[in-house]
Amino acid sequence: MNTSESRNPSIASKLGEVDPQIVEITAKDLKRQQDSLMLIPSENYASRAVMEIQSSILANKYAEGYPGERYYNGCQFMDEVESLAIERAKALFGAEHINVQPHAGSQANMAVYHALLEPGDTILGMSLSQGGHLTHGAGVNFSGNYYNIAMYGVDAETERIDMEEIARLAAQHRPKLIVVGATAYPRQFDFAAWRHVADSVGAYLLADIAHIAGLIAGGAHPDPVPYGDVITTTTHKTLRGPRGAMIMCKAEYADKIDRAVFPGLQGGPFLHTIAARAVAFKEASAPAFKTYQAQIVKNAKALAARLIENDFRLVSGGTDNHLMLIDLTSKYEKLSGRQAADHLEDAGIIVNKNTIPFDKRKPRTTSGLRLGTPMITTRGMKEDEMVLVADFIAETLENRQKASIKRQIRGKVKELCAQFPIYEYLQ
Ligand code: DSN
Repeated sequence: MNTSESRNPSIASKLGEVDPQIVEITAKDLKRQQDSLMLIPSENYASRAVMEIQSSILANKYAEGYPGERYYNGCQFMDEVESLAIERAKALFGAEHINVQPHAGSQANMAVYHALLEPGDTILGMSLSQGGHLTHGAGVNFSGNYYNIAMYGVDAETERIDMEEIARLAAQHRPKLIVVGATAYPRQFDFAAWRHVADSVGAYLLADIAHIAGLIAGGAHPDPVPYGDVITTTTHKTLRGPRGAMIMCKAEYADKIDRAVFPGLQGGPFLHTIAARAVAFKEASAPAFKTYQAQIVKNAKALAARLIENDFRLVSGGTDNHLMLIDLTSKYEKLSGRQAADHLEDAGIIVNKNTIPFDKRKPRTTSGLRLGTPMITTRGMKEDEMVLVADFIAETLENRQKASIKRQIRGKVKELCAQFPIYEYLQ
């Protein structure tokens, strides 16, 4: 692949003239994305259609407000774009009300808290070190600073969420809002059980489905919409859209949520990415999306099974969704997640270090690796390739001090990746 082939044709011709330097850097990352096994579970390859609309003239317009009630003139087509995105998201998820304006997942969660809580109110959320997200109450995040936080984690024995313990914590702390959702939890959520706990203490239930939104839309994970008062998600993970987020809620919270997003926290919406979300929702409503999401899960199970055959211990013993956590201590007591991720990068395998439940190491070091299958599934890999991927991981870590072996594996990774090109215009 050369530089001109590797440019997005919708932008490259002019950009190449104006800024060859930035084109060159982008081309290098495109090559990296093509030649590497990208296993970070929160990432994905957005479709070419999604990328094209993101670099369109829709980026030129201010449209503060909502369809039909803008603070700027000239918004009639912005209204059409945003209404279409909302309509398609509603058809996909079946929610009563949807706000597609949050710029990112953190802003979406912030808007929910701003809409439903007062500073100092209690939130029950999953601890970051056990699989939660920064915005679920981490001390270093606004959520941990402005709200009173009670934390849940997983059971020490099963490494799964124990709903009896959640009910006990809810009764003890009487939260005003409970967050169900995670960034590093390999099992499914029983949203009906969470609703039951929320009702038992009169709490709002927020389901943060950022990681699993695609699985839910594709029928590969239970649906939170009948149970959550509010549901937040990003649009760029398993959902395979552009970077961004949205909030779904029951009709009774619609005004509060909308006012919290704008004018509460944000100004002008990014209509070019809202249009790209609309495109992604259309893609996600096609039958092929169901097959794709089912394959993500099948691939994760196949990868997990082969890692176990290679003597790695996985947190909770496996996976039911798109991701898994390797507990490195079970095989290499002295190898941290940070070191292991760097060794794997030498071999062209991109994963991220992650704490495991009850980790003795710090978040910057960790004893675990978090791996997911959305990206390698997007490029067409199936169960047979998962066996190869797991073996590459095992071989790399076993030979981590041998640069020549890591180079050989790098070559094999590149060959495998060459069989699964990431974008059709690169072929
Ligand atoms: N940063 C994301 C992740 O990697 O899981 C969550 O927002």
